[in-house]
Amino acid sequence: MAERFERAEAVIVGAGFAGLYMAHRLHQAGLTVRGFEAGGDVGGTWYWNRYPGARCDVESMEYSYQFDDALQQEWEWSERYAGQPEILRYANHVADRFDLKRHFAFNTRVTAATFDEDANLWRIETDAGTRVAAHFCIMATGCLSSTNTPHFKGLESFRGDVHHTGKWPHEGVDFSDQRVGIIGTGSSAIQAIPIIAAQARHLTVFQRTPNYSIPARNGPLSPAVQSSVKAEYDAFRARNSKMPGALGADMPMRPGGALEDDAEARQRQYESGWQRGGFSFLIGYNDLLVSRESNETAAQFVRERIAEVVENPHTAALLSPSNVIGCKRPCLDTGYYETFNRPNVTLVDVREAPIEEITPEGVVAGGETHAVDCLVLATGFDAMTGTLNRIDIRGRGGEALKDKWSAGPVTYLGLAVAGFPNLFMISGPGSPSVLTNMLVSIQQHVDWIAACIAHLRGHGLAAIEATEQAQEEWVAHVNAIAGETLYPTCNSWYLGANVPGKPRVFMPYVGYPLYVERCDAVAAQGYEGFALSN
Ligand code: NA7
Repeated sequence: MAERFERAEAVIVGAGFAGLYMAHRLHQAGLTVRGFEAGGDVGGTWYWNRYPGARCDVESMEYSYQFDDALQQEWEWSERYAGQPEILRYANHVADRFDLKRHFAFNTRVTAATFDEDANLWRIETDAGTRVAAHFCIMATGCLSSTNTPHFKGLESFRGDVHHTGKWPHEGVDFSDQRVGIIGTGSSAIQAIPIIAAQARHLTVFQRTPNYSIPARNGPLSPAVQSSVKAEYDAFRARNSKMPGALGADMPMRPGGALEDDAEARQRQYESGWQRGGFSFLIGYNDLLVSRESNETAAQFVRERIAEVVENPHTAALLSPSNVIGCKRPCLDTGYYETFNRPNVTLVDVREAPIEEITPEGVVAGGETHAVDCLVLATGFDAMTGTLNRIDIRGRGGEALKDKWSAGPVTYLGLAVAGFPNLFMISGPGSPSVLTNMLVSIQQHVDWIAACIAHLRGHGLAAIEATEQAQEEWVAHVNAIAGETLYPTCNSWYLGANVPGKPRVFMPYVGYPLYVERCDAVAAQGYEGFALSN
């Protein structure tokens, strides 16, 4: 069997921001790298999510690589928050600048990765029939890369086009003169709805759970802001890396909790965050995700803004969330609530009366048919574990990762899994990942993995593997920290609660700075919690 496999020292799965930088680091270190990417080009989530209005919710001066000063000095962002096309151009710029595309085969999906214990090699197979055996296998598969399409009875009978926001046609979609239905009101929908509404004849929004949305206040990025950050980019990055989400250090923050201010001062603080726009609203006090009472003051502020903006009181009430704000990832918008004042937009509550079926004509909910010509599914992702579980990953003794994770993902540091030697995950479950600026977390993981591989090679070691005990302790620690917050109080995709049947486990690690300290300490202590062997 062995001779049918080509050889490389490392295989990287995915050519998003994680895979690209990993390929750069390993190539620089002198390893032969083979990369595979299911998409037709680089960019990962930004390659697929081309829906109207797709935009990053982290400010563009922060949402970029920091490993190369010349790169961060030369690249010019045009807006405060970069749109999908600009981020994709940036990914391509980086790939071309460091000549990274040569490491990847595109339009090639990895189907299986099997650890061959006798040879101490990972055997990787793809849907193109490629087979590569490699010492290291690195999963740079992204956190939001497998779309979630709920099972709607009759969906295949619908006579119009159906598009998922996470797999949007490259040529775009023309909604003019169409009656459009959109299912879901998460970040993707909240970005897309104002733009689709402006184009379509009619837009019907099917909402199961309302979300809090904060104005992004997006606009052109002034050259003055850009050059002041660039003048001290390293210090700017260092300040952000001390923040729980690795972002937003320069946003205006009060030193304490929300209830330490009186009602007037609190109102002023929320108002200034609201006017500034973006996540600053939610990090204005340090206890909004810990104290329910504090949280409610922020939630109430947003509900009052919704009631001010939305003219129809019934629609305003339907759009007003009751859960903890920030428990689901908060959305940033441009004109979202205002869109519901348009005469061509209808909000349908599918909480009380769920979608029963989809017919050739449209969507049936509450016994009523809502006729549409075209359907948009903004129904999110099988986040964090979905893509890994779709690959047949087998470790020692042929154990399947998806069996090991049947009750929820278990990892050590979100980087490795016991029983799966020399397999690394970038921004895996159990790491801060989606609770942070992803570009910062990605870089931290890639740097850690590159240093670990250099350590193994430098010491003539053949394998590194997380111990079951370290993994058990880590999983307990991740859960304990999440349990001290309000995150587990709602049905978010952080918990897998958006996918029917998915185990309810809080997947990301809360708190970037402590996490980094821990990763550094593990490495400094000779990879504590890992078994190293030759
Ligand atoms: P999200 O945030 O998971 O949103 C998905 C939406 O789809 C959400 O409103 C769901 O309602 C809704 N949904 C899912 N299944 C159904 C069914 N069966 N019926 C009705 N409505 C449904 O995904 P996004 O793509 O918007 O955003 C994902 C992340 O990307 C975001 O957090 C940013 O980090 C970027 P629910 O709330 O589950 O009731």
